[in-house]
Parts: sequence; structure tokens; C-alpha cells
Amino acid sequence: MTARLEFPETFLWGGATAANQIEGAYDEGGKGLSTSDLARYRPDVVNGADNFTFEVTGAELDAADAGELEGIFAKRWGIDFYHRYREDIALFAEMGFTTFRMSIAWPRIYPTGLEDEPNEEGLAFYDRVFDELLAHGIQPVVTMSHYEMPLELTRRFNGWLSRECIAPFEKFARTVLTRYRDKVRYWLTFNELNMNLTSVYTGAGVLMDRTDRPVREVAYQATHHQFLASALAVKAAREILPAGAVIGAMINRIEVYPATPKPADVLQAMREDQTNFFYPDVAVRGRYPGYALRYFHDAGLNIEFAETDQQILADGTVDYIGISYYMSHLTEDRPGAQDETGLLVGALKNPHLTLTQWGWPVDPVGLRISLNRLWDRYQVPIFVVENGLGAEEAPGPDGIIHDQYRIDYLREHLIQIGEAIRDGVDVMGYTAWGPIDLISCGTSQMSKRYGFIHVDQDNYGQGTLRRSRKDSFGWYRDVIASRGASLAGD
Ligand code: BGP
Repeated sequence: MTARLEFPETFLWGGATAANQIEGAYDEGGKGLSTSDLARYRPDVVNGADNFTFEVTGAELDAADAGELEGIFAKRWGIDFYHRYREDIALFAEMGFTTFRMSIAWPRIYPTGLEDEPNEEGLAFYDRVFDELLAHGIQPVVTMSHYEMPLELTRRFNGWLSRECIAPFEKFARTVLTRYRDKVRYWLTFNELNMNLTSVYTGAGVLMDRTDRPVREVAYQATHHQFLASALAVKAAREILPAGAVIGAMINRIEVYPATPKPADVLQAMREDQTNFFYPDVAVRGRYPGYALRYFHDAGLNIEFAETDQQILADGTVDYIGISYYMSHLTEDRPGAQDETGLLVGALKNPHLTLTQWGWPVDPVGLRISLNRLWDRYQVPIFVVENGLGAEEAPGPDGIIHDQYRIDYLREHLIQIGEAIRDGVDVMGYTAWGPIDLISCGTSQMSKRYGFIHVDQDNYGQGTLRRSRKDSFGWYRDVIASRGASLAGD
């Protein structure tokens, strides 16, 4: 018999999104172009596990500037949250959300990143969204930069490869912290700091054909600048936010397992895990770990540090860690394995796990392990700010989507969070990824659906945009209403 799950009264329940995947209105309200506005849906390459289509080259940027880049830019239209946020928030409230994770599109506030004054229309939009959420008793959790930045910073500086992005980010951070200090209590600096290992364009706005430096060096150099920017934003938050508000760093947590008990495999798993722990190690402890410095040295990566950097990192340590969790990764000691670290989809298949339609291993127990390990290592609260199942789906003859597979997926993960809480881990809350269908980050597909709420729109932006409730909608409402107790009885 499953024991009754005890989620604390203070546990936050909700869903998570990103501006560039929901808002649309990419050229309205004075918004500047964002790096995500160049991401394309590519019907020719999306049908596999390794189907990420979010790298962009300098040649493509030039073509876009000349008005000659063709394609399906799904992130430009999103799901029209910009105009429909009231309806969407009302649906979240109907499910009983107590929190909603969203991001601010940086180029709505500073269209090029370089203006002296912010764009009031952009600021006013988020005021309206926060007010609407708060009116429904929903606390916003705000990511300052979720896979986007003003495209001009890429054009001019090649994104986060340059230190030149730090000052514009700090200005942006101070602007939004000041403006929303009384409306937003939960902040995150960057989404998935570790993304640069997978895509330096998506994570850091870097065009690889505009630099001679090797991709690993580029990824870590850009990350170093983001660490500094994040630490400066944390410092600003301490000055600006009222008592009780918190600011965290966020990573995509992938639990790593050795394929066998062979010590060399266990060592390999440990090293791959360090490429993941590296980010919270710096953000929580405020200094680079020795294994990272050794790795830079052994791999011949020349990461430029300034003298002041150590102090900036030490002064900007975070209050909590946000994690996205979708999968675990299986590895072994073999030539080249180290180069594969950071990939979203592991090279080895774990025979004990099933895969999603996109080839992502489903591993709820891995989430409990991850939460325990992060807690053991840092002793700061952890917020599960993303977790969910992307699936292709269509309404049945009754017009409703019967997504029992999603209910199963989410229930299993929530049960493991409950177990971690009973293990003593301080888990702040849970925001399921994509509570409403949205544009996929990795593939720009609409057909990779995560929502409790279906949106009538296809991969080409065609559809009525009508919102409708899936089976999981009522299920999640019951989970929230019972504070998790209903999970045991499903
Ligand atoms: C995370 C990102 C999100 C999100 C999610 C699912 O890594 O933070 O932006 O989209 O993954 O990924 P995808 O949309 O590629 O299925």
C-alpha cells in the first residue's frame, strides 16, 4: 500500500512556461527582435530523438537581416499568450495553481539591450500579467532570461561569448527587480545554465561561425559570463527586493548512472555528473570547483577570467536551486565518452526505462535521487520548476484529449517528490512544464504537446487557438486540491 503523501502546506503547485514559447506578438508593444525569433521549425529533421533545430549561424542571421531567411518561425507566434493571458490564467486558477513560472522577454524591456531607458509598454504588459495572477492568488516565479536575449547583442558582441553582455543584463535585472519588487517574490536568473553545452546559440546567443574558438571553450566562456551576470543580479536582488523574496539559479538536472559497477564506469559517471553539478557548485558556493579547473587545463580550454570575477561570484550566491528534470543518463568508460557529456539524450540505452516519443528516458525514481543528492550537496531549498511529458496527440471523437499517459508520467514523478520530502529534502514546489500546449524549445514544434490544456494550433501556426481541457486538467486540479493525497489513490 502506498503511504499517504504529505506535501507541506507551503508547497507551491503550478506550471512553467517561457516567454518565447508562449507569448507570440514578437514585433508588438515595442519589442525588439530576440535570438529565439530566428529559431525555425524544420519538418525535415524533427522526427528523431536527436532532433534539436535551435542552432543558428551568422550566415542565417545575415540572411534574416536582408529579409531573406525563409522558414517557419513558430516562436514568433507562440500560442498568443500576449493577447490571451487572461483566459489562460483563469484556466490555471481553475486548476488551483498557487504559482506560475514564466519569463520576461528581455527585448520587450530593452529592445536592443543597449537603450538607456526601458520600454514602458513592455514593462506595463508584465504588470498586467502579474496583477492578473495575483488577483487569482497565483504567485509568479519569474525567470529573467529563458533562452532568449536581444538579437542585437548577438549581432554586435556574439552574445555571451563577450563580457559586453554583462552590463546590459545587470541593467535589465535591476529594472525588472525594481519595477516588480512588490509583485514577484520568486526569481530565477537564467534558465538551465548548463544549456550552453548543448546549444551555444539557444543558451547564450553565440554564432559558432563568428568565432575561431572551439565549441567547448565557447560554451564555458559564455557560461562564465552568465555566472557573473547571474551573481550581479543576485546582488541587485538583495539590495532591491523586500524581505522574504528569494532568487535562485536553475539547471537542467540529469541523473547519471554508471552502466556497470566497474570502478572506471563509476568514475566516468561521476565525471559526467560533475559537468552537471558544476553549475550549482558555482552558483551556490560562489567559486569554481577544482575538478572544473582541472578539466579546462586537461582539455586545453582557455577560459578568460578577470581579477574581480572571484569576488563577484562569492558575493552573488543564490537562495535556492531550480531544476528541470526530464530524464536520466547512462554512461560507461569508453573513448570519447567525456566529449558526449552534456547531451540531452544519452548514448547508452537503459534497459529498465521506457522512452517518450522523442526518445527521452522516463525515470521518476531518478528525480528522487537527484533531489536527495542536490540537497545533500548544498542544503538549500530546491524548486522543481520543470518536468513533463511531450506527446503527439489529438482530440478523440468526443473532442477531448484523453491523456492517461501524461497523468501516469506526472503522478509517478510527483510520488517521487513526495518520497524525497519524506527523505528530508526541502522541496519548495512543483511547476509542470507546459501546463498549456506551447512551442517546443528544442524543435519549435507545436505537435510536441505538454499541456493540461490543449491549444488548437498546428506546426505551421494554423488553427483557432481555442483552449480546451484534457483529462489531465481535472486530475491535476484534484492533486492540488488534496495537496497530493489523491496521488496514492489513482
Ligand atoms: C527545457 C526548457 C524548456 C522546455 C523543455 C522541454 O529544457 O527549459 O524551455 O521547452 O525543456 O523541451 P522541448 O520543448 O524541447 O520538448
